[in-house]
Amino acid sequence: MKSFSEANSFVINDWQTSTDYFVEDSFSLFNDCIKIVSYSILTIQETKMTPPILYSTDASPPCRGVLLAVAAAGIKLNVQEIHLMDGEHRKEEFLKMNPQHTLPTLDDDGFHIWDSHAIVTYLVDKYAKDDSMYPKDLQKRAVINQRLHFDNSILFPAIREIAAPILYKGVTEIPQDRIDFIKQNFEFLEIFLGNSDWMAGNTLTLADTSIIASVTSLMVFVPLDQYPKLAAWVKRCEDKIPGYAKANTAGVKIFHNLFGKFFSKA
Ligand SMILES: N[C@@H](CCC(=O)N[C@@H](CS)C(=O)NCC(=O)O)C(=O)O
Repeated sequence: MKSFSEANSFVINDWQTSTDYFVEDSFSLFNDCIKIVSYSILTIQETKMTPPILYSTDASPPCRGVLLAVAAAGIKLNVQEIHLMDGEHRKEEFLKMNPQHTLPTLDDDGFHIWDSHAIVTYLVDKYAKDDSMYPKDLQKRAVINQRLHFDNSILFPAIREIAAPILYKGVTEIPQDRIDFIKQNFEFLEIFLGNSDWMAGNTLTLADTSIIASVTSLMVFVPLDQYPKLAAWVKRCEDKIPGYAKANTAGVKIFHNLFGKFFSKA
């Protein structure tokens, strides 16, 4: 074709003939084919992309917080169970990913991040089909962040400070001030809920998926009879969060089996 067009202005002559139209059509068809083939290759590559790996253990409230968030947001993860009691989280390979040796830990194609709250915000920003679980609107996001920090700095430590001495130090009694601390913070959650259905307003967000994992664990120590809004919200989460049972129920059961005998009626 190149030598034809170098010799003449058109394909076979210096003037345009029907051959030029045929050749032009074939070229445009050829270009379309190339586009379709490259699009298909890209699509195949995208669907073949391996999902991020979540190192997790079911009994852990923060791990369940991630499982609930990804279930609700429709994000696929490859979940790998790590056995804390066997020390798998302290092995060299794991410490290379997360020197703090905590679960959950995420590996997204070699990018490593830990802390459940950092993980869920990253995953939803990167992979969710829309921003409903973690809106881009700055004020909505700020309220969700406040709830996530509350979960991280208040609710999770409330669990850890009771659970760790029982698991690792053979403690058999829960100090009353730890129970009072849970009650005081259940009161705050009642206030956060106010007249809303969800923890950060009228739609389900990451505030709910993280906090529900902690509250359903803390309920082992303090019942919800005195907290009607919180109790109704727990029921709402169970009924309305997509994939709730798989992501939370089994883990809560393990947690209850470990700590249920310390349940407080006080
Ligand atoms: N704030 C962290 C807490 C993570 C955490 O302490 N996880 C516990 C399990 S529930 C853990 O990995 N403990 C083992 C260790 O610290 O070595 C989060 O939200 O991910």
